[in-house]
Amino acid sequence: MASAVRAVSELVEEARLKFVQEFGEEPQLAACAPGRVNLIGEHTDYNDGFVMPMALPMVTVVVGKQNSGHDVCIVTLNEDADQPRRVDFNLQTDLVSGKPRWANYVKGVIHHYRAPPVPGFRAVIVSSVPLGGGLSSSASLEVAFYSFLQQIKPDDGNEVAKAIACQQGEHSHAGVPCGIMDQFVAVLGKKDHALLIDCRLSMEAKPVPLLDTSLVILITNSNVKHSLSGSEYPTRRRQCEQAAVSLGKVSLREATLKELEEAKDRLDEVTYKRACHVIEEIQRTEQAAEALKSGAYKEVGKLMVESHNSLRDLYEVSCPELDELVAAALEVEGVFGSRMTGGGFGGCTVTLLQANAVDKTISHIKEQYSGNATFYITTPSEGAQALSFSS
Ligand code: GAF
Repeated sequence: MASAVRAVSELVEEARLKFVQEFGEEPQLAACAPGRVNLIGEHTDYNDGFVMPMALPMVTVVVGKQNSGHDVCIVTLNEDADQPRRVDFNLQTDLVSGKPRWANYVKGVIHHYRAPPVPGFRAVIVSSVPLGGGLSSSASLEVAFYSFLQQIKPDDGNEVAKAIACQQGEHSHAGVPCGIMDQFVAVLGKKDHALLIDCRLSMEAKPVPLLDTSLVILITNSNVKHSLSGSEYPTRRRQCEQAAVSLGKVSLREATLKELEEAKDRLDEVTYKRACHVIEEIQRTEQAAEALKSGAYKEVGKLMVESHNSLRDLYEVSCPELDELVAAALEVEGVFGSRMTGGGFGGCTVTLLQANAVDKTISHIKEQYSGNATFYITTPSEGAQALSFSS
């Protein structure tokens, strides 16, 4: 059985009750932002390439109230065993990275908020996005917080700039040199659509309809996260930048496979493999968007499998658990394609399949997988939103 996704209204009520319990008054403002699953286009965003994610019905909710002064107090209801669930800091003296780690994502957003200075506030966070599961719980927290701040003190409402500010916050305060995909889709996600995002400076996004009810997007959480996931990401970014320099390009988006082949003798094997993945993955992503639009699901599935194999063999960011989940899914009739999604080294797979194949696919994966997987059947949802309290 797939896990049920908690309703946003239920999360708001849970956060509201906690706020009243902690602070002895009602919160006045609330906002939420979704996690995401990337259908295809992995490790292409920081190479100016294409990605095709969709926003999830799982969200992070922030409720709160402005304070007089410059003090901030935030309580999280998220399970994050080794970390304190409450943080207090002063906006003028303490807006620096530290512990608990989850608060660094919030501090980064405050630091890069586009209508400074931010006044003091109290807030409670709760999320239905699995933490550290490769569904971008961090971008969902950042964007939910930014959306909360917009209610305290509005900025100019530029949504791309909002996504970039959240990304900058993750770079500066969480120390993760992420691309723009996760924050972008957390802000601009569109119900019933995936987004084909061109991650060059112009940042154009084309909605790709996903309305066919005979088609299902199944997320399978491996429930493992290998420690490599933190350190290998910046390494991959550096390798791509070096590859682009070697090819005389601003980014790998500008390079062709022909140019890569011509330069092969000058490149070391690892650089070649990384560049090859990125150049081919950018092409696959554009092709998959076209195929999805025309209902050519077998073609989309084939491209997803090629993407997974490339992430495993050329980009080397998969792991045995993700490979096992993909292999098991592909054994079931009615499955079009399956691949790891997100940064890699654990987290989730995404599988495209016929609606009537869902039950047998879940049972088969459960039987085959050596670990303990969790399943979510998911539909494309809206990006960040301001919320109200139901009376
Ligand atoms: C992580 C990053 F945050 C994204 O920007 C992206 O690079 C992804 O890994 C890989 O496609 O989620």
